[in-house]
Amino acid sequence: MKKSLWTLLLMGLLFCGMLTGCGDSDQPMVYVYNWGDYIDEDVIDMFEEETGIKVRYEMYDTNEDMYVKVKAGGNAYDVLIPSDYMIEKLLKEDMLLELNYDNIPNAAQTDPKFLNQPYDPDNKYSIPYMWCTLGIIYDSEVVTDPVDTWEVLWNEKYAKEIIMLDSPRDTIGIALKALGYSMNSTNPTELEEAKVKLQKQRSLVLAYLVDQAKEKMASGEAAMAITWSGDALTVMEQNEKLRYSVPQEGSNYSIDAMVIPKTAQNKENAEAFINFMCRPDIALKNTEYIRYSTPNMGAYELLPDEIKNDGVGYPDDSVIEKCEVYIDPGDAIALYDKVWTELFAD
Ligand code: N2P
Repeated sequence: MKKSLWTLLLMGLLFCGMLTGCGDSDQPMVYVYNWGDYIDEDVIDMFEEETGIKVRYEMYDTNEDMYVKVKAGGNAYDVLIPSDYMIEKLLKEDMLLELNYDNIPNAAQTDPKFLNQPYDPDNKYSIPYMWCTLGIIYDSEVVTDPVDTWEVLWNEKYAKEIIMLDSPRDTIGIALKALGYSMNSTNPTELEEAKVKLQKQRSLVLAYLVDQAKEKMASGEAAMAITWSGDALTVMEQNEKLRYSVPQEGSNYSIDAMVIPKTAQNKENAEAFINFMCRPDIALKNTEYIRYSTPNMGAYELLPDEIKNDGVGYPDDSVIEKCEVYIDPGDAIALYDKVWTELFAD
């Protein structure tokens, strides 16, 4: 009897440990929630070794997935890395903590051209991690038409060889852009037109994916996929027939930045992690591994010229000038949700 009571007590302790996520309450922790395939995992080991802080690391596919989970509040994440417009939304909803820059001296490495953006005007809450464009990766031997317009995604010649992004802002944004509208439209008529356009495309689409599109393009299973420039560079290394294009109508340009949500339990550890990510040698390791573009001046200087000049990761200003940064649509997000639901309704 005595023994089974002890067993129960022990099991109870183990269970509580599982719930809190750390068996040893003295172990300093940082709980990071980031995009999939968006860090060199050696960096996590290096951070743990250098600081003694244990990293619990989870991944999401889209800003929207991340938002739903953080809003639900079940997990006390310490660091998130959302995109610009999502940071704007988190701020509007008072979900972020102000950063203490005394704990993040390496933030001074950030190139000023990525600072003071409308989503967080004084960078009180966010420090840029990576930036990218949105475009089309394509197999240059299969796609014989010029990939300089989004319209190529509606060409029946490529039926069942087109991969769209399983991300409402991006896929709806592309349809809006193809129609000549802003990717930030909140006009119900324009969004309805975008829906009809995407419905027409559905039978041509092989799949709506996020990170899994990379394997399909690398193995030649699809002719084209919507992708971000960093992922495009990763896959282009695996299949030399692949090229990347940002259509001439313009596209999305985005900055993903590190923030601390109000639910954080380990704010100083979060700042230590952010500071580590901004250290030039670490920022260099990450950018070289994930192939997204770095806003860190120290890391950029250390990059080899062939990366700086490949035209994909660091395109001419003329490409960026045609791009729009997403803006949080506020309540009009309901229009985007409606398009997305109706697109897959039948
Ligand atoms: C990484 C996704 C990065 C998101 N797989 C680009 N904003």
